[in-house]
Amino acid sequence: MATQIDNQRDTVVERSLAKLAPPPMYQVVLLNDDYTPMEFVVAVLQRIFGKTEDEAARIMLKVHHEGRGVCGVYTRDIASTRVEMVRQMARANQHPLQCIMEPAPDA
Ligand code: TYC
Repeated sequence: MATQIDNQRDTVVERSLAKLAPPPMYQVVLLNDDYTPMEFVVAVLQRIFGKTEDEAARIMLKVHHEGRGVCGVYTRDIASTRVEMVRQMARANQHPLQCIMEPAPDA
């Protein structure tokens, strides 16, 4: 039957698209504030985002001067987990550090 053949072809096309399409990516962004110590932000970037001390200091200073800075680009679940880890580490140390995730601009 013609309808069945068309349905089968649609299914095959959808499956191959699902396999080829890269997942949507999200950037994790730190926001500046006036109270969180610089050393704490550097420690967050090293511990949670695997940055070297130099990389971490550079990102921290960018946030300090420009208001925000990207810590890394990840799939949705990994970005979400890292945002939660930052919030937890900030809360545990009573710092107002803010961290968000947003869709990464297309590469
Ligand atoms: N502005 C903070 C200070 O002067 C340092 C800081 C940097 C805070 C980055 C947050 O995401 C941040 N102590």
